[in-house]
Amino acid sequence: MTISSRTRTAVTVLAAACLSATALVLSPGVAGAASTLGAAAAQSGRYFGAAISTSHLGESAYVNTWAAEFNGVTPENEMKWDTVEPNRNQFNFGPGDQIAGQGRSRGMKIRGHTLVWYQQLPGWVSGLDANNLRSAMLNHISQAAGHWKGQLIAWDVVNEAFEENGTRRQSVFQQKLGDGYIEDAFRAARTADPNAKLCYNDYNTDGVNAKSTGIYNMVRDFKSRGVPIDCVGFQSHLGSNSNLGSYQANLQRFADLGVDVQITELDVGGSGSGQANVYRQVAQACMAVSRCTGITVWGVTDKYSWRSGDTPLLFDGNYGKKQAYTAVLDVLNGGAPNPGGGGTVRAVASNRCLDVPGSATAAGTALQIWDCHTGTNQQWTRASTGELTVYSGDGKRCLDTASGGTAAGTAAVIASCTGGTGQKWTFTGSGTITNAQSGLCLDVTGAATANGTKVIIWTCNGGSNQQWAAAA
Ligand code: 9MR
Repeated sequence: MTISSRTRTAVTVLAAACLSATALVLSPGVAGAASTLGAAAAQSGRYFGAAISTSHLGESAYVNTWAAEFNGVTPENEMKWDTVEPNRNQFNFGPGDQIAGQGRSRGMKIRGHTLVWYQQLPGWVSGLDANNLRSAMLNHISQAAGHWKGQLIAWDVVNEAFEENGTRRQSVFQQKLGDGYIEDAFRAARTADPNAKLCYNDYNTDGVNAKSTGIYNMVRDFKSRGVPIDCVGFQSHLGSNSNLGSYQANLQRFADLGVDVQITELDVGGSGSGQANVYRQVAQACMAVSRCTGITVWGVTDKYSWRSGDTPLLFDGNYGKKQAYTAVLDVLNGGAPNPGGGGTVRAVASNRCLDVPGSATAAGTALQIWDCHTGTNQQWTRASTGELTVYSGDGKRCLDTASGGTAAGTAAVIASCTGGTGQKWTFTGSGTITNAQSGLCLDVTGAATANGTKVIIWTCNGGSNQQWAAAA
């Protein structure tokens, strides 16, 4: 990893002032790093979208945040059957048009959601006999997908048609039409809008499990028989404790069937570093799967989330960027978090905060500062204020270096934070650089620093020992 000369200059300037600093404001130090989610995702040809509701389009902060940060949109409810065709053959495209129009005028990628779903289904549909239900479904697809033909990158053609155990959900469609309704729907959608990617979309498919395997088997069957399916949507309604151990492998096994994968309704209940960590893992998984073409979060602000009590989105109720926001942005910017609080490991003479032996990390190596998380792979990141906060998870503290910056297994000297203004690290012993989730980590054991203590990461001032630095 290299850093730009601009960054290096900034670090040098800061280094001169480091001993009088009380708090260093940390900011991205990667040359060319994008400052919005959409722009960051676009660097790898992906989109980063948000579900949008017409109810809030009159609120300027809502619209401005959406427009500034995202390059994709999904109407949260406006293209669903109960809105689009509330009575048989009476179509109401207005709300969906409103969102599609705004998205289009901003050059956004628009996802259609959803053509066939057992919820938000008007009552008249459920009362139909099998023949009428089939023709009503095909007509609905033809009219809706036909209306937005050419405007959408993708349609969730069928939504949530599987049970948790991997069998077909016993919806009205299933009960009256049998398994075949799903492929009938995909064929009708292809006819109506040949250029939209046709997706199957579901939740609790966030790893290799019975449900995702049921869907996997259907997609494999569809591909083998030429049923037109192009992608699978993973809703990803998650929590801070979600186990994403097989999340990426699951995306990859679908991609290997020859379909795109998309994260379609991402939200993560929780807050702080726990929430940020799950967001980070999802973003990293998508970035690691070449056929993962984009991520959509299920709303802009916690204020209007369908799970408002869970504060699951990237912007808080006042449109402030959350820790999770920075985590995602960093991943989108590099496939791994950028060195937001990082700088350069350099030789220093004294006043070190965190001292790395000369052989541990080469001078000039760029660093990435991470969150510290519970669990075995704790990491640091900058707090939203730009400072770092000591976080105590299972009693360990750590500072994470950039992937490739320092070899795993390298011994490092670790110091504790003494507190007060201009806090410094003092030696407590040695630690070992270990593999973290996406990088390398300096683990600190012991309880030398209280949870919540602000830690200043100092710039360095040359000499034979190296020191961590914060870039401006
Ligand atoms: O966010 C949507 C909420 O406003 C609706 O009331 C709800 C109706 O069931 O649907 C929500 O969106 C769902 C999406 O369409 C499909 N996956 C689950 C989402 C959350 O329930």
